[in-house]
Amino acid sequence: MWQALDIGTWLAGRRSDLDRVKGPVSEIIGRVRAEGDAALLDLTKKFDGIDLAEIAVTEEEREAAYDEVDAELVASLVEAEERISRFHELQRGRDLWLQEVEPGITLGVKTTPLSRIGAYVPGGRAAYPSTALMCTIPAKVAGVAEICCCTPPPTSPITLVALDIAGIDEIYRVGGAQAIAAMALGTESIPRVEKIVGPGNVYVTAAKMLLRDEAEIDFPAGPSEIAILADETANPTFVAADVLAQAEHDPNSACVLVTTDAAVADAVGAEVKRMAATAQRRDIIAKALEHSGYIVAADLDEAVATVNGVAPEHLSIQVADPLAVLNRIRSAGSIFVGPYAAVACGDYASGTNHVLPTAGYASLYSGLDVNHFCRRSTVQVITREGLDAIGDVVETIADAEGLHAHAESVRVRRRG
Ligand code: HSO
Ligand code: ZN
Repeated sequence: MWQALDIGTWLAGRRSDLDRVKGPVSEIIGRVRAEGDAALLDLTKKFDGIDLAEIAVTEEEREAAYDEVDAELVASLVEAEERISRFHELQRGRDLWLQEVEPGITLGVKTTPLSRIGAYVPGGRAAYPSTALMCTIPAKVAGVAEICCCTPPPTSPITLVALDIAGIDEIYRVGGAQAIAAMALGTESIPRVEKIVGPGNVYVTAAKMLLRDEAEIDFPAGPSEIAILADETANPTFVAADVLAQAEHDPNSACVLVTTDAAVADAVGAEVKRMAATAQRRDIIAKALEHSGYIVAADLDEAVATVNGVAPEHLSIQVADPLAVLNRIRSAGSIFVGPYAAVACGDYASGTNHVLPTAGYASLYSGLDVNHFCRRSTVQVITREGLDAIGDVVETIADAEGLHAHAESVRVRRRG
């Protein structure tokens, strides 16, 4: 259950599930495309066992949800919302910047929020109010005008309260691949969106990948993972606590300890075993630990290279000089530096986003942030003086490419 790992085999195993479900997911997408709401109602009955009277959640339901949620939880969600908003506000660049790069040539970038996005918030047996906040707040901060949210029935009052705190009022009780299809293609009840974000099970992730021509997606976000980079100074109990916190997410979650010290691997293994025995979600943890374990690296260089190869969703750095190591990390969704930066802080309340690429996709994609919800247009303002400064270069290259109308479009202006 806590074993030496081969990274190549381990990574390959993280992605294999998606291909397995592409067939059934394509069928679901086809039905939503052909039948719209009727397919959503039928698939919800089939997969969630629920006869939906109404797909959209009403304002009264959102308000009534507060009666079912503990006041301390509401207060904590409000505080989390403030901290998440504060960090995402810091990511906002200028809506428009322009700079004169030489006389008569002014260049810049105009940033425009997307018009309408869809957030998928997992639900069903569990409620993830934190994910409701993480998916929607960056879109709000970016200035997206229309944000809709799909979450599977039975809709959790806690999720509804979190969405209300985030200022979201367009919520649909539909989950799984059918929810992603509805948002990407549009149905009678759910107008289509430009981009879909949010984590989900393997069906949700497969649907996002299959619908990439219809709507932009964030990235594949599957079962949670952590890599911990530890040297002989690491506290094995802290490391084991982070392992358990990740393992309790899902039987397919995975944890990898990369250490320069074999004794640390043993000590963490012993702590994991001890703490897992009494953990409330020990059955899920035990399954996740089957694909978790450690790698002993010869030195810090090798350890850093291994971590970059894993490209983990979460990386915890538990070494003597963690900031020096931070500089050398190239691929990781979210990085937690030092013994007190528990990953759970980023999951809930420090302010960073917990919607992150998994299964090695952190080498290709960045986690959810304000930029995901913006388009950028370059801008140029060129005067007659500026045109004269670059005109010869443009004309020469255009003529060389045989694109004489390009050259002429500049010449005609300079002649006048
Ligand atoms: N660790 C998960 C997020 C989460 N944790 C939600 C607790 N609730 C993926 O980053
Ligand atoms: Zn978590």
